[in-house]
Amino acid sequence: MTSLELLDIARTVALEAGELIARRRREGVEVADRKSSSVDVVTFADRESEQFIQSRIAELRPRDGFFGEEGADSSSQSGLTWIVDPIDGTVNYLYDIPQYAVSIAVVDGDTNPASWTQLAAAVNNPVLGELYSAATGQGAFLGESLLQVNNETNLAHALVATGFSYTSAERAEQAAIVHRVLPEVRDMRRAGAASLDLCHVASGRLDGYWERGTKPWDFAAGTLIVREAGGVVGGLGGAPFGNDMVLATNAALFAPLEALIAG
Ligand code: LIP
Repeated sequence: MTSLELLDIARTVALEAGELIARRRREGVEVADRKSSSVDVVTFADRESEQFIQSRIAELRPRDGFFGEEGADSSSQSGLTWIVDPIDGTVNYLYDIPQYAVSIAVVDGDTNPASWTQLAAAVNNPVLGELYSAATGQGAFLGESLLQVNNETNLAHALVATGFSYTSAERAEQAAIVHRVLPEVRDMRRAGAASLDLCHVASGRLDGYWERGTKPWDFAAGTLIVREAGGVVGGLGGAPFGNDMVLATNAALFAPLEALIAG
């Protein structure tokens, strides 16, 4: 199956799951459980969305693997694996802040960003009706519009975003990075969903985004969309992006922003 055919599946299922979570949002949202801390919640809609996406992928690609935030984890017989965040921005979803998304990516290989080959991705914000997508070598799109990252070269004029952990100790460390970065840039944003932050870098709504501690389901789709929009994504000190660090921006700002973050 070509990457464009895989892209079609990612876009179709992201739209369907988007409708489901938007409907559940209108009906009222209930917390099902807490995960890494008392503020790291999972709602019944997160679980329902993941089950829905897994069943659709099993229908359309029965031999592929599946890896979801809410625990769905099946190994691959085909070599391909779908990496899914059924609701990215769950706290926004809980507070009815229209900044959450269904994030779906398919890779050749496993869930390790250092060894996987990204093939296709879709990120759907159902409230704004914004579907971001990309396939390797095919460009990145918002709807049918081709995306290109900004060409800002002056860090002092860069609008950047980041995110924070669900655990207080990690937030203290992340705050120290913000303390270093904020005086050196135009301004910062904290929107609450890594997949959408990455898509906003791809679409030029941001000049850069970084976050420490996110998981493959948070960044597997958005990082391909940034790269296909001409952006650069990496970790610190030449490392590939991953749980330690995801830094996404354009080629000119990567090194100065990395230096600030690394301190
Ligand atoms: C969220 C990420 C966000 C991060 C939050 C959380 P979730 O994912 O998208 O960037 O700052 O702490 O991890 O939990 O809403 O799927």
